[in-house]
Amino acid sequence: MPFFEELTDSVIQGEESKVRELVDQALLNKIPVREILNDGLIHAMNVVGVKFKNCELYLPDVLWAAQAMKAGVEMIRPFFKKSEVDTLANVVIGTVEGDIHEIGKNLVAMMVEANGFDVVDLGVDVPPEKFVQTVKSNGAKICMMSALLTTTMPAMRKTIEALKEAGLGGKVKTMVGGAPVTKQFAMEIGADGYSPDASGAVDLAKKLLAD
Ligand code: B1M
Repeated sequence: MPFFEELTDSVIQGEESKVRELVDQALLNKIPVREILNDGLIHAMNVVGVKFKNCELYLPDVLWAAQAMKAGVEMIRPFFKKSEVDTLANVVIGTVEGDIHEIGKNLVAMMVEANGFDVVDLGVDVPPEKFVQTVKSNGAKICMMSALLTTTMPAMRKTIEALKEAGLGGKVKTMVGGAPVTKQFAMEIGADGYSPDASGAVDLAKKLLAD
């Protein structure tokens, strides 16, 4: 079986040790980490999403697949380690309240950090007050929010409003992203920026900092 097909299959099957073995093999064979990430791990989770929607996979299957993907991401994380440049700015990131999806948010955090930002990752299910508190205590220049559920997208608006109410409106830029989030939605809720993916998030963060 071709390599990427095998890796995709192993993630879908939730075979964590097989995923580790294949990523290890890919690294030894000098396959670029971005290819391992995009064509293997992320692609596999997209397939899982479609199969889940079509009821070909159930929730526990999705959970196993997510764990297998996480194991693969952890192996390539050192290749995205922070570069030896000065810190560009402090940023805060989290998945918004009510939402426990973390894979996309973790990828954004990893890439932003690798590009010179100091990242405080608040994890998942983060209430607006927690974002506000951390932005304040860290003097963060950007507050990044991720949401994967249509039902948790309103929590982004709540968080942006809470930041404004706390007097942080002009001091911190807000960025949103996640599969159901669109540029239009970002504009509607008054976010400063939206990116559809992790590498776009890096460019956007740099742009927002320069504005
Ligand atoms: Co959930 N889930 N899930 N799930 N899950 C989705 C999101 C869903 C689309 C599946 C489906 O129906 N096809 C659906 C949402 C439907 C909707 O709202 N429209 C769904 C559902 C319904 C649910 C539950 C409600 C299921 C249930 O309980 N009945 C439940 C909700 C739990 C909760 O949050 N309260 C649930 C649970 C779970 C698991 C726990 C099993 C697991 C998460 C495990 C984990 O994260 N540790 C899970 C998973 C894995 C998925 C799918 C299959 C994959 C998500 C993922 O990790 N993708 C997902 C289907 C799908 O998205 N196609 C699905 C890979 C990841 C790399 O992509 O996160 O989109 P993504 O991130 C991308 C971009 O979006 C972007 O960059 C990333 C990389 O390029 N990005 C940003 C993300 N954040 C960003 C922030 C930015 C910028 C870019 O700036 C700040």
